[in-house]
Amino acid sequence: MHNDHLASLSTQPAKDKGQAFCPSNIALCKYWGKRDEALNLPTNSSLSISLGKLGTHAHINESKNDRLLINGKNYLADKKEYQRVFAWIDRIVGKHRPKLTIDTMSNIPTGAGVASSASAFSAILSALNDFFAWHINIEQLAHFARLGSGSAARSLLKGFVYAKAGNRADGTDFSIRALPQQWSEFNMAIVYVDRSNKHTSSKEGMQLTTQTSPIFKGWSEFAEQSCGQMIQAITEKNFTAVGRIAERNALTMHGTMMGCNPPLIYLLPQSLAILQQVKVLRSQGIEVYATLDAGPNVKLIFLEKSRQHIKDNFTHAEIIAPFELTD
Ligand code: 2P0
Repeated sequence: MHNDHLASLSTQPAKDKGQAFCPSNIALCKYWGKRDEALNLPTNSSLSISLGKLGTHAHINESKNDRLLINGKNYLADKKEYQRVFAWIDRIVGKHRPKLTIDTMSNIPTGAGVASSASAFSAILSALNDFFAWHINIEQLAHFARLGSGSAARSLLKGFVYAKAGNRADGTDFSIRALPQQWSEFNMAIVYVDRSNKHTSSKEGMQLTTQTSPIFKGWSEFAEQSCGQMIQAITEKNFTAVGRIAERNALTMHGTMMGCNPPLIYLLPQSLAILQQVKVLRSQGIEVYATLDAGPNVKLIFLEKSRQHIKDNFTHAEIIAPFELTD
Protein backbone atom coordinates (compact mmCIF):
# COMPACT_ATOMS: atom_id res chain seq x y z
CA MET A 1 0.00 0.00 0.00
CA HIS A 2 1.41 3.36 -1.00
CA ASN A 3 1.07 6.15 1.48
CA ASP A 4 1.54 9.78 0.60
CA HIS A 5 3.94 10.09 3.45
CA LEU A 6 5.94 7.08 4.50
CA ALA A 7 6.62 7.06 8.23
CA SER A 8 9.83 5.19 7.49
CA LEU A 9 11.19 8.01 5.32
CA SER A 10 14.03 9.83 6.97
CA THR A 11 13.73 13.59 7.34
CA GLN A 12 17.42 13.87 8.27
CA PRO A 13 19.64 14.99 5.39
CA ALA A 14 22.25 12.37 4.51
CA LYS A 15 24.54 14.88 2.79
CA ASP A 16 25.04 18.61 2.21
CA LYS A 17 23.48 18.64 -1.21
CA GLY A 18 21.09 16.35 -3.06
CA GLN A 19 21.01 16.43 -6.83
CA ALA A 20 19.47 14.72 -9.82
CA PHE A 21 18.66 15.13 -13.50
CA CYS A 22 15.50 13.90 -15.23
CA PRO A 23 14.57 14.23 -18.91
CA SER A 24 11.47 15.89 -20.24
CA ASN A 25 9.05 13.68 -22.18
CA ILE A 26 6.52 13.84 -24.99
CA ALA A 27 3.61 11.39 -24.97
CA LEU A 28 2.97 9.31 -28.09
CA CYS A 29 -0.17 7.94 -26.41
CA LYS A 30 -1.64 10.67 -24.24
CA TYR A 31 -2.83 10.82 -20.65
CA TRP A 32 -6.08 12.79 -20.51
CA GLY A 33 -8.47 12.31 -17.60
CA LYS A 34 -8.18 11.58 -13.89
CA ARG A 35 -9.98 8.72 -12.16
CA ASP A 36 -9.05 10.11 -8.73
CA GLU A 37 -8.19 13.79 -8.29
CA ALA A 38 -6.76 13.54 -4.76
CA LEU A 39 -4.38 10.74 -5.73
CA ASN A 40 -3.91 12.24 -9.22
CA LEU A 41 -4.59 8.85 -10.80
CA PRO A 42 -5.01 8.76 -14.58
CA THR A 43 -8.08 7.22 -16.19
CA ASN A 44 -5.98 5.79 -18.99
CA SER A 45 -2.45 4.46 -19.48
CA SER A 46 0.01 6.52 -21.53
CA LEU A 47 3.28 6.04 -23.38
CA SER A 48 5.99 8.63 -23.90
CA ILE A 49 9.47 9.20 -25.20
CA SER A 50 11.98 10.77 -22.83
CA LEU A 51 14.07 13.51 -24.40
CA GLY A 52 17.61 12.38 -23.51
CA LYS A 53 19.66 15.27 -22.18
CA LEU A 54 16.82 17.78 -22.49
CA GLY A 55 15.30 18.09 -19.06
CA THR A 56 15.79 19.49 -15.57
CA HIS A 57 18.68 19.45 -13.09
CA ALA A 58 17.53 19.80 -9.47
CA HIS A 59 19.73 20.70 -6.49
CA ILE A 60 18.55 20.59 -2.89
CA ASN A 61 20.12 21.81 0.32
CA GLU A 62 18.99 22.74 3.80
CA SER A 63 18.29 26.44 4.39
CA LYS A 64 16.75 28.82 6.90
CA ASN A 65 13.52 29.12 4.95
CA ASP A 66 11.91 27.24 2.08
CA ARG A 67 13.12 28.72 -1.20
CA LEU A 68 12.32 27.85 -4.81
CA LEU A 69 14.59 28.86 -7.67
CA ILE A 70 13.54 28.07 -11.23
CA ASN A 71 16.17 28.83 -13.87
CA GLY A 72 17.87 31.23 -11.47
CA LYS A 73 14.69 33.14 -10.61
CA ASN A 74 13.51 33.21 -6.99
CA TYR A 75 9.78 32.35 -6.68
CA LEU A 76 8.34 33.78 -3.46
CA ALA A 77 5.69 32.15 -1.26
CA ASP A 78 2.80 33.97 -2.95
CA LYS A 79 3.56 32.34 -6.31
CA LYS A 80 1.54 29.31 -7.42
CA GLU A 81 4.72 27.44 -8.43
CA TYR A 82 6.12 27.79 -4.87
CA GLN A 83 2.83 26.71 -3.28
CA ARG A 84 2.45 23.73 -5.59
CA VAL A 85 6.00 22.47 -5.08
CA PHE A 86 6.12 22.86 -1.29
CA ALA A 87 2.58 21.52 -0.73
CA TRP A 88 3.69 18.45 -2.69
CA ILE A 89 6.95 18.13 -0.71
CA ASP A 90 5.03 18.45 2.59
CA ARG A 91 2.73 15.69 1.39
CA ILE A 92 5.63 13.36 0.63
CA VAL A 93 8.16 14.23 3.34
CA GLY A 94 5.76 15.46 6.03
CA LYS A 95 5.73 18.86 7.69
CA HIS A 96 8.45 17.95 10.21
CA ARG A 97 11.21 18.32 7.72
CA PRO A 98 14.14 20.72 7.44
CA LYS A 99 13.55 23.89 5.41
CA LEU A 100 14.86 23.42 1.91
CA THR A 101 16.22 25.36 -1.02
CA ILE A 102 15.03 23.76 -4.25
CA ASP A 103 17.05 24.96 -7.22
CA THR A 104 15.97 23.74 -10.67
CA MET A 105 17.57 24.46 -14.03
CA SER A 106 15.93 23.27 -17.24
CA ASN A 107 17.82 23.11 -20.52
CA ILE A 108 14.66 22.79 -22.57
CA PRO A 109 14.61 25.81 -24.90
CA THR A 110 12.22 28.46 -23.56
CA GLY A 111 8.84 28.25 -25.20
CA ALA A 112 9.78 24.97 -26.83
CA GLY A 113 6.24 23.77 -26.38
CA VAL A 114 7.53 20.98 -24.16
CA ALA A 115 6.41 21.28 -20.58
CA SER A 116 9.30 21.42 -18.12
CA SER A 117 7.01 20.58 -15.18
CA ALA A 118 7.25 16.82 -15.79
CA SER A 119 11.06 16.80 -15.68
CA ALA A 120 11.08 19.35 -12.83
CA PHE A 121 8.87 17.29 -10.48
CA SER A 122 10.72 14.06 -11.25
CA ALA A 123 14.13 15.73 -10.83
CA ILE A 124 13.14 17.35 -7.51
CA LEU A 125 11.86 13.99 -6.26
CA SER A 126 15.04 12.19 -7.34
CA ALA A 127 17.13 14.93 -5.67
CA LEU A 128 15.10 14.50 -2.43
CA ASN A 129 15.74 10.76 -2.64
CA ASP A 130 19.46 11.55 -2.94
CA PHE A 131 19.48 14.23 -0.21
CA PHE A 132 17.72 12.09 2.41
CA ALA A 133 19.21 8.79 1.12
CA TRP A 134 15.79 7.14 1.09
CA HIS A 135 16.72 4.47 -1.49
CA ILE A 136 13.06 4.05 -2.40
CA ASN A 137 12.09 1.82 -5.31
CA ILE A 138 10.77 2.92 -8.71
CA GLU A 139 7.13 2.07 -7.85
CA GLN A 140 7.17 4.38 -4.85
CA LEU A 141 9.05 7.08 -6.81
CA ALA A 142 6.45 6.86 -9.59
CA HIS A 143 3.66 7.23 -7.03
CA PHE A 144 5.27 10.33 -5.48
CA ALA A 145 6.11 11.90 -8.86
CA ARG A 146 2.52 11.38 -10.03
CA LEU A 147 1.22 13.24 -6.97
CA GLY A 148 3.19 16.24 -8.26
CA SER A 149 2.17 15.90 -11.90
CA GLY A 150 0.80 12.95 -13.87
CA SER A 151 3.32 13.17 -16.69
CA ALA A 152 6.23 13.52 -14.20
CA ALA A 153 6.20 9.81 -13.39
CA ARG A 154 7.22 9.05 -16.99
CA SER A 155 10.23 11.39 -16.70
CA LEU A 156 11.82 9.07 -14.11
CA LEU A 157 12.92 6.71 -16.89
CA LYS A 158 14.71 6.95 -20.25
CA GLY A 159 13.66 6.00 -23.77
CA PHE A 160 10.09 4.83 -24.41
CA VAL A 161 8.17 4.78 -21.14
CA TYR A 162 4.84 3.12 -20.46
CA ALA A 163 2.73 4.41 -17.56
CA LYS A 164 0.08 1.85 -16.65
CA ALA A 165 -3.01 3.48 -15.17
CA GLY A 166 -4.15 0.45 -13.15
CA ASN A 167 -7.65 0.35 -11.68
CA ARG A 168 -7.29 -0.11 -7.92
CA ALA A 169 -8.82 2.68 -5.88
CA ASP A 170 -5.63 3.25 -3.88
CA GLY A 171 -3.49 3.46 -7.02
CA THR A 172 -1.12 0.68 -5.96
CA ASP A 173 -1.28 -0.80 -9.47
CA PHE A 174 -0.22 2.43 -11.17
CA SER A 175 3.26 1.70 -12.54
CA ILE A 176 5.89 2.80 -15.01
CA ARG A 177 8.33 0.81 -17.07
CA ALA A 178 10.84 1.60 -19.80
CA LEU A 179 10.64 -0.41 -23.00
CA PRO A 180 14.04 -1.94 -23.82
CA GLN A 181 14.03 -0.62 -27.42
CA GLN A 182 16.68 1.93 -28.41
CA TRP A 183 15.85 3.59 -31.72
CA SER A 184 18.57 6.01 -32.76
CA GLU A 185 16.86 6.96 -36.06
CA PHE A 186 13.74 8.10 -34.18
CA ASN A 187 13.40 11.90 -34.42
CA MET A 188 10.94 14.52 -33.32
CA ALA A 189 10.55 18.20 -34.15
CA ILE A 190 8.46 20.95 -32.62
CA VAL A 191 6.69 23.33 -34.97
CA TYR A 192 5.64 26.46 -33.12
CA VAL A 193 2.25 27.96 -33.57
CA ASP A 194 1.95 29.98 -30.38
CA ARG A 195 4.44 30.25 -27.51
CA SER A 196 2.12 31.86 -24.98
CA ASN A 197 0.79 30.01 -21.95
CA LYS A 198 -2.20 27.76 -22.44
CA HIS A 199 -5.63 29.26 -21.75
CA THR A 200 -6.84 26.24 -19.76
CA SER A 201 -4.55 24.19 -17.51
CA SER A 202 -4.36 20.46 -18.12
CA LYS A 203 -5.97 19.89 -14.72
CA GLU A 204 -8.98 22.10 -15.55
CA GLY A 205 -9.15 20.71 -19.07
CA MET A 206 -9.22 17.14 -17.81
CA GLN A 207 -11.94 17.98 -15.27
CA LEU A 208 -14.10 19.56 -17.95
CA THR A 209 -13.54 16.64 -20.31
CA THR A 210 -14.33 14.01 -17.68
CA GLN A 211 -17.48 15.82 -16.58
CA THR A 212 -18.93 17.02 -19.87
CA SER A 213 -17.55 15.29 -22.96
CA PRO A 214 -20.07 12.64 -24.10
CA ILE A 215 -17.25 10.71 -25.75
CA PHE A 216 -14.91 10.63 -22.75
CA LYS A 217 -15.60 6.96 -21.99
CA GLY A 218 -14.85 6.04 -25.60
CA TRP A 219 -11.61 8.03 -25.40
CA SER A 220 -10.46 6.18 -22.27
CA GLU A 221 -11.07 2.77 -23.83
CA PHE A 222 -9.47 3.84 -27.09
CA ALA A 223 -6.43 5.31 -25.30
CA GLU A 224 -5.90 2.04 -23.46
CA GLN A 225 -5.97 0.12 -26.76
CA SER A 226 -3.58 2.66 -28.35
CA CYS A 227 -0.98 1.90 -25.68
CA GLY A 228 -1.09 -1.86 -26.35
CA GLN A 229 -0.78 -1.28 -30.10
CA MET A 230 2.01 1.25 -29.59
CA ILE A 231 4.05 -1.14 -27.44
CA GLN A 232 3.81 -3.74 -30.19
CA ALA A 233 4.72 -1.21 -32.92
CA ILE A 234 7.78 0.00 -30.97
CA THR A 235 8.84 -3.56 -30.21
CA GLU A 236 8.74 -4.33 -33.94
CA LYS A 237 10.28 -0.93 -34.81
CA ASN A 238 7.37 -0.49 -37.21
CA PHE A 239 7.62 3.26 -37.76
CA THR A 240 4.51 3.51 -39.92
CA ALA A 241 2.44 1.94 -37.18
CA VAL A 242 4.04 4.11 -34.47
CA GLY A 243 3.27 7.28 -36.44
CA ARG A 244 -0.28 6.31 -37.32
CA ILE A 245 -1.15 5.27 -33.77
CA ALA A 246 0.39 8.43 -32.28
CA GLU A 247 -1.33 10.82 -34.69
CA ARG A 248 -4.72 9.20 -34.30
CA ASN A 249 -4.34 9.06 -30.53
CA ALA A 250 -3.59 12.79 -30.29
CA LEU A 251 -6.42 13.78 -32.63
CA THR A 252 -8.89 11.57 -30.77
CA MET A 253 -7.86 13.30 -27.53
CA HIS A 254 -8.47 16.70 -29.14
CA GLY A 255 -11.79 15.51 -30.57
CA THR A 256 -12.84 14.42 -27.09
CA MET A 257 -11.94 17.86 -25.74
CA MET A 258 -13.94 19.55 -28.48
CA GLY A 259 -16.98 17.61 -27.29
CA CYS A 260 -16.86 19.41 -23.92
CA ASN A 261 -19.43 21.91 -22.73
CA PRO A 262 -18.22 24.61 -23.30
CA PRO A 263 -15.94 23.23 -26.06
CA LEU A 264 -12.28 22.96 -25.17
CA ILE A 265 -10.16 23.85 -28.18
CA TYR A 266 -6.37 24.06 -27.89
CA LEU A 267 -5.78 23.89 -31.65
CA LEU A 268 -5.42 27.01 -33.77
CA PRO A 269 -5.99 27.34 -37.54
CA GLN A 270 -2.21 27.11 -38.00
CA SER A 271 -2.15 23.75 -36.14
CA LEU A 272 -4.64 22.34 -38.64
CA ALA A 273 -2.65 23.79 -41.54
CA ILE A 274 0.44 21.94 -40.29
CA LEU A 275 -1.55 18.71 -39.95
CA GLN A 276 -2.61 19.18 -43.56
CA GLN A 277 1.00 19.83 -44.62
CA VAL A 278 2.07 16.62 -42.87
CA LYS A 279 -0.55 14.70 -44.82
CA VAL A 280 0.64 16.22 -48.11
CA LEU A 281 4.26 15.30 -47.30
CA ARG A 282 3.19 11.72 -46.66
CA SER A 283 1.45 11.63 -50.04
CA GLN A 284 4.84 12.64 -51.50
CA GLY A 285 6.53 9.69 -49.80
CA ILE A 286 8.04 11.56 -46.83
CA GLU A 287 6.97 9.63 -43.78
CA VAL A 288 6.14 12.09 -41.06
CA TYR A 289 3.38 12.09 -38.45
CA ALA A 290 2.11 14.63 -35.96
CA THR A 291 1.12 14.75 -32.32
CA LEU A 292 -0.23 17.62 -30.20
CA ASP A 293 -0.53 18.14 -26.45
CA ALA A 294 -2.70 20.59 -24.51
CA GLY A 295 -1.72 23.45 -26.79
CA PRO A 296 -1.52 24.46 -30.46
CA ASN A 297 2.15 23.57 -31.15
CA VAL A 298 2.66 20.54 -33.36
CA LYS A 299 5.26 17.87 -32.65
CA LEU A 300 6.44 15.90 -35.67
CA ILE A 301 7.62 12.30 -35.63
CA PHE A 302 9.95 11.07 -38.39
CA LEU A 303 13.05 8.96 -38.99
CA GLU A 304 16.59 10.22 -39.51
CA LYS A 305 16.39 9.72 -43.29
CA SER A 306 13.62 12.39 -43.46
CA ARG A 307 15.47 14.99 -41.38
CA GLN A 308 16.48 17.21 -44.32
CA HIS A 309 12.94 17.17 -45.74
CA ILE A 310 11.62 18.28 -42.34
CA LYS A 311 14.18 21.09 -42.14
CA ASP A 312 13.29 22.23 -45.65
CA ASN A 313 9.54 22.17 -45.07
CA PHE A 314 9.43 23.48 -41.50
CA THR A 315 12.28 25.96 -41.43
CA HIS A 316 11.70 27.13 -37.84
CA ALA A 317 11.12 23.68 -36.34
CA GLU A 318 13.20 22.60 -33.37
CA ILE A 319 14.56 19.12 -34.01
CA ILE A 320 14.99 16.68 -31.13
CA ALA A 321 16.70 13.31 -31.47
CA PRO A 322 15.83 11.60 -28.16
CA PHE A 323 18.25 8.67 -28.48
CA GLU A 324 21.12 10.68 -29.97
CA LEU A 325 20.94 12.80 -26.83
CA THR A 326 21.09 9.86 -24.44
CA ASP A 327 24.39 8.89 -22.84
C1 2P0 B 1 0.47 13.80 -21.69
N1 2P0 B 1 -0.64 15.91 -21.06
O1 2P0 B 1 0.28 12.59 -21.65
C2 2P0 B 1 -0.77 14.67 -21.73
C3 2P0 B 1 -1.18 15.02 -23.13
C4 2P0 B 1 -1.13 17.00 -21.85
C5 2P0 B 1 -1.74 16.39 -23.06
O2 2P0 B 1 0.16 15.04 -19.18
O3 2P0 B 1 -2.65 17.58 -13.71
O4 2P0 B 1 0.71 18.40 -16.43
O5 2P0 B 1 -0.17 17.65 -13.44
O6 2P0 B 1 -1.35 15.47 -13.69
O7 2P0 B 1 0.81 15.86 -16.41
C6 2P0 B 1 -0.32 17.29 -19.08
O8 2P0 B 1 -0.85 17.07 -17.87
O9 2P0 B 1 -1.24 17.04 -15.59
C7 2P0 B 1 -0.26 16.00 -19.77
P1 2P0 B 1 -1.35 16.93 -14.03
P2 2P0 B 1 0.02 17.09 -16.51
O10 2P0 B 1 1.62 14.30 -21.74
